[in-house]
Amino acid sequence: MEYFSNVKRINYEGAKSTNPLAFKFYNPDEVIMGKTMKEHLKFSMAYWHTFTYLGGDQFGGASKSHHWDSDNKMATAKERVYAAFEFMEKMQIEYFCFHDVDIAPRGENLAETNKNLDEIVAIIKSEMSRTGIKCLWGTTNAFGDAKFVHGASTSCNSTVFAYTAAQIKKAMDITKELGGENYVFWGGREGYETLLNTDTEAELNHLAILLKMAVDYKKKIGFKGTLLIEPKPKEPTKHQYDFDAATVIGFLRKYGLENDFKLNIEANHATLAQHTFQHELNMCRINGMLGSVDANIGDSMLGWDTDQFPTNIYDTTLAMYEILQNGGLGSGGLNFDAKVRRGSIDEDDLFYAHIAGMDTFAWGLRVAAKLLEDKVFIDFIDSKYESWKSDLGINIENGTIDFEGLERYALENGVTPNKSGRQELLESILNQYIYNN
Ligand code: XLS
Ligand code: CA
Ligand code: CA
Repeated sequence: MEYFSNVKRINYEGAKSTNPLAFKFYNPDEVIMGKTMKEHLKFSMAYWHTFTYLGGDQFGGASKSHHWDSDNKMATAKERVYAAFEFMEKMQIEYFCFHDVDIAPRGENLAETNKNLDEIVAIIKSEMSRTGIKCLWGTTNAFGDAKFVHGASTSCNSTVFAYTAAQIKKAMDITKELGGENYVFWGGREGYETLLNTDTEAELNHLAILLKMAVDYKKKIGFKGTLLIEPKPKEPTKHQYDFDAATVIGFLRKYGLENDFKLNIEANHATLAQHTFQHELNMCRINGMLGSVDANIGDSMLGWDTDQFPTNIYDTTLAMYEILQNGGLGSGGLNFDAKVRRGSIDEDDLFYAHIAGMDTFAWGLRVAAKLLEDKVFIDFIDSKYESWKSDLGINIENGTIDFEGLERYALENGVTPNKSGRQELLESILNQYIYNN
């Protein structure tokens, strides 16, 4: 059965096209800096927002329906697979990401849930081999169910820790089975509301123990993908432990896990942490820990996770600027962890949303590549830091001068005048590259 019969395959038609169901900038096979656009961008569909979200918010339930949904949960899960693969094929999206609960319904108990998963995984596998579509990452939902009220691996209840581990074990098994290129840990309930009832030291130790077990299990089953941690500062808890990239990197180093994990950076989570998206990517890049990206956008006027489709060319340009400097994302990709608005109630809206996101990243890629080729900011930054190439700078960096030597230097030479940081000029050059590319 064809679920999106109104829409044919989305193709590249160029910037002048007025066809809303065509790419204006995403030209999958076009080569930029030695790689095709689709290799650079590795777009992925998020199973949850695109195929299970029905428009609900804190003030109201579903605002739309999917015509493959029925009262029979397993039948719905099966039809959802066919609808999802039809959608990805038509969108030319080559990857998907999923939580266990997105693909199969929870059963009465863990054994029944696992059986449901196995049944649906077999169907997904056959659709993957029919279409060539791949799994970017899998994860588990250890936050939605009531048992996670006090956390999952950070729960005060050790039986909840055990259940969390069992759920992750199964999600890692099926991610491996589907050839997933990564496995993600987002600590949905791993945080706290008040220190009046929380032992943060014990909770953080338990989180680290769980992650260490996941590393051991990965080795045991021969899972070749990358393990990723996704930071988020708040929501659902007031204070999430994996606050931002710097916090996660410090945590991994404290527990000796820094070589076993990379990070999955979500744009909206950067906004919630009051960082730019580029800042979070940069922190990962300079620490060799940039793994993958959840490509969305937040709303600067709202304090919560709106998960909108990315349509801001400045954000995507500067994100791709970091990603290119990182030499790409390796096993990672750009996952649209984004949902259409509550008022976007037609199924066609899913196509418009993904087209907008893919085109915005494609243009960002093009601009970022040109900025790097022309060394616009690189040359400026080099000259800004040129005093570090003097004998003084070299001695400081090599550790061959101490406080007394520096005092002698300062007494004899004083300070040379500073030069302008030229921020406004650089911002206007950035605009010029965005407009004229
Ligand atoms: C929620 C997170 C979540 C993770 C996967 O805010 O973005 O969707 O990406 O569990
Ligand atoms: Ca995310
Ligand atoms: Ca989010």
